[in-house]
Amino acid sequence: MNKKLLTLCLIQQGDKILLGKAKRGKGEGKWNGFGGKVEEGEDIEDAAKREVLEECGLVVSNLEKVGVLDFTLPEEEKVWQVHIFKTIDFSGELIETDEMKPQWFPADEIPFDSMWADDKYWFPLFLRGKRFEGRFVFNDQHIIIEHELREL
Ligand code: 6OG
Repeated sequence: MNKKLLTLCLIQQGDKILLGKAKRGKGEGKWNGFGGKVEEGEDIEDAAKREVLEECGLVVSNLEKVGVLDFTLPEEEKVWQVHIFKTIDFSGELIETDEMKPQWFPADEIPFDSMWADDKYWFPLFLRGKRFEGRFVFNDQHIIIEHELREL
């Protein structure tokens, strides 16, 4: 398959969402959910749980699949397919790691200006409990030049 599989997990507690500010990688400096690359042969949901643990110390369970988004980035040869999960079940101690600085945000104070540009489009669906799929094409300034988004 000519796609790179990634995960993104959004942890919710009441009306708050846990985001992390990325300390490295392509999204450095941006707030995002927790996630990363699915390893060869790894189950996607297992990868999502593993990445949350690695990036903020929490053990998550009962993940609900909420969306799949395809991203085309100019300098990447493969399309990035990001599988988005939501959960309200977590345990463990929330920690800052060398990858992410975590912080809870009220649902009406999501810092869209410091997030990937696609988040503005799909986060409102996520917050309303909807499922969705879509695709976004970015230019080299990380601006969206084309997109499709569909509620499921
Ligand atoms: P790196 O370690 O490669 O990040 N991710 C994206 N999330 C959003 N909201 N929009 C995008 O638009 C994204 N591209 C990647 C997937 C990997 C993490 O970032 C997510 C992984 O959780 C292009 O910097």
